[in-house]
Amino acid sequence: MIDAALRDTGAAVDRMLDALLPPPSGPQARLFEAMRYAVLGGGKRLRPCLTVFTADLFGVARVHALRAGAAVEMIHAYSLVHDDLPAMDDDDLRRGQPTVHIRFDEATAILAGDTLLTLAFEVLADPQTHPDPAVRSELVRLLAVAAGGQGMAGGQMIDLMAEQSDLAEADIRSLQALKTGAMLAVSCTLGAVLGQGTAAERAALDGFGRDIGAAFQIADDLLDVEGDAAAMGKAAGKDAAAGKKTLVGLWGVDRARKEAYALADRAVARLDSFGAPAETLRAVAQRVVNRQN
Ligand code: GRG
Repeated sequence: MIDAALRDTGAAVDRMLDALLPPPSGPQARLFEAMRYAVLGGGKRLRPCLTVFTADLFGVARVHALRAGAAVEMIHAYSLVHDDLPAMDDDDLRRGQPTVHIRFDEATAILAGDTLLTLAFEVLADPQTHPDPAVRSELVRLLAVAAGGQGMAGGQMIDLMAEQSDLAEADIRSLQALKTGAMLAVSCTLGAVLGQGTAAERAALDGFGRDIGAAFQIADDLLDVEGDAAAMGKAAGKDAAAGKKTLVGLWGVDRARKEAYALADRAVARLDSFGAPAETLRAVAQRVVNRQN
């Protein structure tokens, strides 16, 4: 059931991304080609699906939810392109394909990431994403915070600096909350912003997103230890080799798995006030900890 919902919504997200990304023509064709390669070549589309499913709780028009979700996915894709660069994780494989700097070159990969980041905000600021300018400006503000120094980019900086040092559990949790959790949380809150939900509804969805973000990160780290590189489409065992600090490294596999399930349960409990219409989101929370890629 949930796999079908994720597949169908993911396909609608792909169609929206295809329409929003510039065609690979004109003097900048190489840049547009690299952007399309980075975004359209696979990926689970978890973040935009969360935006669509949370927007559904408020009866938001599908086109608005898909545009906001596509903007989140563009920022996610930019982060993966830059994370794979030699200056960061230096990865050759992503989503089962050569990474952007391998398929193109480093300068093109940097520019493709930069342009995906800016295109995301262009999409959110467009009246086609929502007729109310106050809603659009709140979408822009929240996504900027989640992607910036108090969110994903800040978490990445702390992570890079931590490779050579010991981190306590609380430090690992807070770096992961920034690096991974902020983008998953904003994927959920954008649905509530589009639907002009109450502050309490927004807070519940933010908490849900943060909990599944933490669970998602543990699942990602478990896959790095136990996963099959072919199923994941990227190298396994990289975290330990790079000296990355993870909760799986700290706790071991069994405790980490239990904690991930507990986080998913807590995420589900946060949706109580939404009743039956939140069933898809509850199933996503369970899927996040059961995933193989
Ligand atoms: C370069 C500013 C900047 C940030 C990079 C997201 C990130 C920060 C780095 C990616 C490294 C990584 C493996 C993070 C752990 C969690 C994560 C974001 C995994 C990838 O997300 P998925 O599994 O990927 O949703 P797909 O390919 O399915 O979209």
